[in-house]
Amino acid sequence: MTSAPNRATLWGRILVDELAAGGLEAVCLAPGSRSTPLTIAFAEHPEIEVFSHLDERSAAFFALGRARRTGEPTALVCTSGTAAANFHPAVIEADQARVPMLVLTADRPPELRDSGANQTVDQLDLYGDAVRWHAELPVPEASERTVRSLRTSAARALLETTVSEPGPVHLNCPFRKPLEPIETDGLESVPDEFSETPAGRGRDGAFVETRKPEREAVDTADIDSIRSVLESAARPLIVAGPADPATLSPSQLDPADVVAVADAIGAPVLADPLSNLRFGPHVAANRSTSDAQTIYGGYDGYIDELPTPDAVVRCGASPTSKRLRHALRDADARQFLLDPVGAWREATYTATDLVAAEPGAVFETLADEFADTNTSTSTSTSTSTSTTSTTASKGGWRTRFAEAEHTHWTHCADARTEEALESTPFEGAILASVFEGAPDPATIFVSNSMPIRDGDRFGRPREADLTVLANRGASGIDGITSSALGAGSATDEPLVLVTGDLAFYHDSNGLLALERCGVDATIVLLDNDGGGIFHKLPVEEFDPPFTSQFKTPHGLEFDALAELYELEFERVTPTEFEDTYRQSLASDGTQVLSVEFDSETSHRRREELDEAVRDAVGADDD
Ligand code: TPP
Repeated sequence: MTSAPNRATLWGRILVDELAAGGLEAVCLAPGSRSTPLTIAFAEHPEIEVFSHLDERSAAFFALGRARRTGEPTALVCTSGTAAANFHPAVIEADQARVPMLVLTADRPPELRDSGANQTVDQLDLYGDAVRWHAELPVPEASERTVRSLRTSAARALLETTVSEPGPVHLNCPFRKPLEPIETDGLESVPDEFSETPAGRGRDGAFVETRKPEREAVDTADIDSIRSVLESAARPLIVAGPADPATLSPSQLDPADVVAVADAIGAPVLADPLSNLRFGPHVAANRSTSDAQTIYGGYDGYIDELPTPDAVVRCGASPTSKRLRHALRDADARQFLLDPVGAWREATYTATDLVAAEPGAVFETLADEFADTNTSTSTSTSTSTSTTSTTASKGGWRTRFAEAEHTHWTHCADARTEEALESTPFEGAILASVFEGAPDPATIFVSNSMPIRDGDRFGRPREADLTVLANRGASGIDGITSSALGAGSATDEPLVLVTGDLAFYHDSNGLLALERCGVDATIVLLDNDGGGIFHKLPVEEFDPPFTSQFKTPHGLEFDALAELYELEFERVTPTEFEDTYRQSLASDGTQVLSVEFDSETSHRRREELDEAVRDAVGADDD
């Protein structure tokens, strides 16, 4: 299998064989000459799915989106020079959002560097500390020890993408010519016998078997401390921020455990749309106890009108809702941050305890303990006082959230009637409809910056299994389309992308992947002709330069772009949106549903709604 006509080919084949043996399933390739040995080896490999891209920046975001959806590393290959630099934005997002990725950059051999050789840049530490591990592979040679090192590096690189804090890994891969699989004699040849050596042959399966630690049991002292704080709290709260890709799987963080804990202690669960807890079958619990439901999604509209919590357990990254972050900052509460690698992800610095443990393991252990306590209490004839708290014993704490939530959603529904939308259209209504009308299951990718904020505020919790994703690690508006399509490539579920017009423009190259990579999507384009987000900022008052330099209206007609990529394009009004969205989801292919808004009107409507909800919740709470 590893016999090869020259050393570069040998290298490519061995590296790819070992990556496949280590479990790599997919790679994104971008064309170039220096990467030929890698590209040919990947393209020939029967077990690795290949996604071909023309543009490295889009390729990298596609790989990121796929790995974000699967939690498993996707590999990336490019040629030398600025091609490698185009991977950088996605590498940064992968770092900050804990997305596993394996970046393979082809390079000139050392003697051609810093010599004026064409297409040669310093690639050695190109991504700085954004990568978990980086290494330069040796220049290919058919020697026992060097080939062993290659095989071992492949295993190690894959392991490094997920073993502790998941993230990107970079292998720089120098090659000398010839790069194509042509027979050579002399220096670059591989003796026939080399394929019979232990290094040339490799081993059955992976050359180095790697094992990750099992999910560790949580320290009982941590559990005792969280439990006693929660039980004695009058106003306990669970806050689930954006999930790491690894915790999207119920085997890592089972929403049922979070619900069980919340119900046992009478805590509302404030679930970010990206937490994997706002949507799913576990939300059914909301129906059975309507006065004290468990999962809350409308808190961005009312959180600061309610009393502050006195105990908080937080998991995931920092919540999308700024208002929630500020409410937590202002709470005089014991706040536990649960983080699998013990990283600090709370920029107000008000949390009091950092627990380095898998959130899934903490909730599972707590849920088991509460279940045991309840069982022993209900079967016991003693008058033990060690029962878990109930909502009632918390002075209606959860009921207040339930009432506020009800007020929030009632106001939102009123703002979304046909009549209301005709007189005052606003972008939030579309986000509400996107989540409400999405099929079960579905994958929904939401762009920065207003779409995800509106999704946070107007995406009502549902029992449907919706996987909602966004690039919130570094919150760039680059690579959004590619990330969404990468996520879509990893699932048979219908894919919805909700994007702003600037984000759509930014990654218009990414649209090529629809056809090339065989992904279908419903693309909801919120076209407010520029950056609506800037209306939220004080700079709005400084015009000029507000309009020309911040909002940046461009007047682009995106139907021409759809024509270029042969996509169906439909302009819909806000009141037509729901019907057209339903039809698109029921049909094959990709449709772009473009809904035009005036960003200022949208913004003023958000403000009005905000005030109305806060007034109503504040009045209820007096
Ligand atoms: N450049 C990158 C790569 N990322 C960023 N986050 C920004 C610039 C700053 N930025 C944040 S949101 C935004 C900009 C320029 C405007 C986004 O506009 P659009 O996609 O139309 O969404 P809208 O705000 O109108 O909802």
